[in-house]
Amino acid sequence: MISRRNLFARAAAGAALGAAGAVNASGVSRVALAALPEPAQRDDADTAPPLTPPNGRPYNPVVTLNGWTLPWRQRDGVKEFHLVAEPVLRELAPGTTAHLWGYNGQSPGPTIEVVEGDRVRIYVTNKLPEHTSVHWHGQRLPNGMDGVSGLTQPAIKPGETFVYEFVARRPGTFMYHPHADEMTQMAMGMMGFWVTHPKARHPQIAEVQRDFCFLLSSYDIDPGSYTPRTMTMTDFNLWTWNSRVFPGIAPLNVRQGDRVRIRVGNLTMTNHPIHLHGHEFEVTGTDGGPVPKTARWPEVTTDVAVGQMRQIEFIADEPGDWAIHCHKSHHTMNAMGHQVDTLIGVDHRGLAARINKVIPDYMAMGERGMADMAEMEMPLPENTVPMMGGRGPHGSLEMGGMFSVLKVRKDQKPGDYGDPGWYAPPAGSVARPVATPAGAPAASVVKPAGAPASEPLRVRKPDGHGHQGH
Ligand SMILES: [Cu+2]
Repeated sequence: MISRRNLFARAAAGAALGAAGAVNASGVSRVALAALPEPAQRDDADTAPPLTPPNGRPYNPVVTLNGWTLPWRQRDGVKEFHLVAEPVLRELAPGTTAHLWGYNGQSPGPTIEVVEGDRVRIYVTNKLPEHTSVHWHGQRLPNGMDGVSGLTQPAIKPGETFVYEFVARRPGTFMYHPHADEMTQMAMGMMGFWVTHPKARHPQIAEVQRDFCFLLSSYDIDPGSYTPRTMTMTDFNLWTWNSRVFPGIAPLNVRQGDRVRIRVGNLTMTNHPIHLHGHEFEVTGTDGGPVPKTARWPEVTTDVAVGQMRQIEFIADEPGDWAIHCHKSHHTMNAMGHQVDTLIGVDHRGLAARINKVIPDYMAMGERGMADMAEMEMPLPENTVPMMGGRGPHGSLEMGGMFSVLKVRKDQKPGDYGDPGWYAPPAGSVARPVATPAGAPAASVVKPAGAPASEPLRVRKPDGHGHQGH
């Protein structure tokens, strides 16, 4: 855990970085280079409390799911940040850790939060084994600060520190990521969120009680291994929010009646339709800024295409534990192979017994669907999260990957957005089994009209006994 008090103490002290390597000085005052702000570090994947701004214009800070906001130093009227690009250990979910690249100890890097009109100075130290750069995705800024190595600046070599400086000109939702060997560096987890708050009341930007943000990223990590395959183009096996998979993704805890904003940025190789249960929302902002109120419409799913940011808003007026997830069903699964034959309806009896004579641990599965996988205590390779691992108050959720829970509670105490646990629904308000008349068929078989009576359709019932259709 980091201590915010310690971070500020360290930042305020303005300790010199020491011999961090060359500093690119163009466009930056000599005073600014006198000492670099000490880079804040974080070593766990908990959701840090929102960082209430200690100076500058006030704003309602965002909550970075399973992440944190980078503290800054106020110096000569400039907000100074220090990012360190470096190899990191990231816990994807309890029991599974990946060897990634990121910033300041984590992937994704810390969220940067500023206010419209702020002059921002960001030092970037490269501790990677190869060169890098940082592109400030979506920002209005001088061309030379855009972070495209080879085009707008030389790459930051290992050991070097560069400085970027610009004014955060428009409020909105942004990202940062390398624009140097992007394929490798983003496949390794290098990215971060950026939020610019409006400097005053804004006609298109509502004040909200809860403001969440996370990045969509994906990894291809073979079961039992630790480092992503960086050459993978589309067949990733871990679909993450802020480099976490369910059940490792924190819940979104809100109070009933709160106006809630959720900001999402997509740095994967495919689109993600983000779906919220129990509420309708509006897309109030995109990559280009706030959406005019007259151009908004209600939705329950919004697609976030590659390279896009979307911010959705709604009033959380329905109490409960509401699923929020990517609607691509393969994206709510953890490490799995896709070259598996469908076995639904195939009768395995006898086969497994014969194979067991040769391979004692062999299990036949999939003949009734894949839900068995979630319940099964199958031995997994080390460092491998179950394909569908999450458990809820009613059993297995059969979910992994890009899935979390919006927890709306009436009795969430003021100032406390801790996890309230599972929802306790009013009596009689939960779907339940009903009694069926004794002797009724558990499964019915519809025979096509005109099918010859001599060829009965054969079905297997879930209890494993053959059943003759008639
Ligand atoms: Cu998805």
